[in-house]
Amino acid sequence: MDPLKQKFNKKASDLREEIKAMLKVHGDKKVDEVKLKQIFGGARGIKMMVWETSQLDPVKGISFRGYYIPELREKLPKGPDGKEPRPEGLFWLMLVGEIPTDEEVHWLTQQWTRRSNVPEHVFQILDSMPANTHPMTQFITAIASMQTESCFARRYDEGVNKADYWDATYEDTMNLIARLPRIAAYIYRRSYHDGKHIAPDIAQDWAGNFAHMLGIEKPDFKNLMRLYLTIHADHEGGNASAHTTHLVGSTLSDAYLSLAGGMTALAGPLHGLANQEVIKWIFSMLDALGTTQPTKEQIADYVDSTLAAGQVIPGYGHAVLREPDPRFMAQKRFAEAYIEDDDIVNVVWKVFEVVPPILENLGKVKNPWPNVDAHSGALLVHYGLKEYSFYTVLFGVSRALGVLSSLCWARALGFPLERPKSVTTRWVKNFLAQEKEAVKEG
Ligand code: HAX
Repeated sequence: MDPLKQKFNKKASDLREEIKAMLKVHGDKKVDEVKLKQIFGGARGIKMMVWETSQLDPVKGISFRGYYIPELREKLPKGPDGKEPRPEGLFWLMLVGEIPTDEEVHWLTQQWTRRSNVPEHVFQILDSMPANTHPMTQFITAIASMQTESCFARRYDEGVNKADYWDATYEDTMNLIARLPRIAAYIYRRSYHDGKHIAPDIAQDWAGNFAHMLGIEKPDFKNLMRLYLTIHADHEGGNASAHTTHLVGSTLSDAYLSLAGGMTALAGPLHGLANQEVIKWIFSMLDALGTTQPTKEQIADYVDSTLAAGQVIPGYGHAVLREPDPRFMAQKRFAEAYIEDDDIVNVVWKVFEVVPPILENLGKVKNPWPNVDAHSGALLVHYGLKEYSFYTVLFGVSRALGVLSSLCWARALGFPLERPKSVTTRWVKNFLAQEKEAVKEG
C-alpha cells in the first residue's frame, strides 16, 4: 500500500470509530432548525452533510483543514522556483489533514505523472465532437467516457466488500486527477490551436506540466497556475459542484461519473461559468465605451445599464460569503507582485471600487463583494490565455482535487445514499393552516 493511502486508511478508520461512538451518545441532538424561507430559498445555510476537507466562514472565507489561503501560500511546499504552492500539497492536506513535506509532495507529483496516461478512446471521442462545442461539454464528456477505467466500477462488479469501497475510490481519484490536465489541455489545443497538441513534460510538476501542455511556458504563468489550481480546489460541501459530486457519489456511482456530474453543475453561470462571464462582460463594456481605460463614472454607468437589463454583475455576490472573497484577494496580491501595469487588471480593480456600493444600494444583494471569479480572467488574459470559454475547465481541474478527496472520505466513512425530504406548496399551506388551528384551539 502506498504511503498516502496507508495514512488515509489509518486516519479514516480512527474517525469512523469516533463518529460511531459520538452518534451513539449524541445522535438525537438538534444542531439546526429549518425555516420556510430556506426551503423555498435554495436551502441556504441548512446543515445537512459532513464535508471533511474544508469549511467556509462568511467573513474569513475558506479554510482547508483549518488553514486559510495566506497561510497555505506560506506553508505548502512550493513549485521549483520556490514562489507559489503546489496543488499537490493541498490535495495531501485535504486528504489526510497534514501539511506534507517537500519529499511527500515530490512523491505525489511522481505518482500522478505515472498515472497520467489517458486512454486513446477519450481523445477519439473528443475529436468526434464539433470543435466549437463548449469546452465544459467536452470536459464532462471526456471524464464520463473515461469511466471505462474505473477501478471502483470493476471491483463493484466483481463483488467487492463494502469495507473496501474507499480503496478503489482512492485509486480512481489518483488516476483521474493525474489525467485531467492532459484532457483539459487537449480540449484547449483542439478548440483554439488547430489541434496542434503538445506532449506532456514528465519532468515538471502537475501545474507546471499543465501550463506547458496548454502552450504557455512563461514561468510566471506556471506560478499563476499553481496558485489558481490551489485556491479553486474546494469551498466546503454545499456549493453546487461539490454537492452534486457528493450526491451522485452517494448512489455508489464511481469517481468518474460523480465528477462528471459535479462538472455539469460547475458549468452553470451562477457558479463556475461566472469566470468566463466576468471577462466577457468586461470586454463588452470596453467595447461599448471604446476604451481600455474607462473612468469610474463610465464603469458605474455600464453597471447600471447591466442591472437595468435585468442581468447580474458577474463575479459579484455569494451565497455564503459576506466580505471580499479571500480567493479574489489572493489573485489581486498575485497581480500586484507579478504584473507591473495591465489595462484589464486595472479595470478589474476599478470595478472592485465601483460595484459594491451600487449593489449595496439595491438593498437586496446580501453580499456586494467580489467572489473568486471576478479576478481570474484578467490574469489569464495577461499571460495570453484569452479564450474565455475555456476558463471554467481550469476551475474544474482544480475543483476535482477537493470533491474527489471528499469522495474518498465519504466512502471511507460509509456515508449512506443522500435523500433529503421535499414538500409541495400544498403541504406547506396545510401545515400553516394546521398551525393556525392549533393556535386557535390552544
Ligand atoms: N448582481 C446583481 N444582482 C445580484 C447579484 C449580482 N452580482 N448578486 C445577487 N443579486 C441579486 C439576486 O439576483 C437576488 O435578486 P432577486 O431577489 O431579484 O432574485 C438578490 O440579489 C438576492 O440575492 P442574494 O441572496 O444576495 O444571492 P444568492 O445567494 O441568491 O445568489 C449568487 C448568490 C452568487 C448566485 C449571486 O450573487 C449572483 O448571481 N452573482 C453573480 C454570478 C456569480 O458571480 N456567480 C459566481 C459565484 C461564485 C461561484 O460559485 N463561483 O464559482
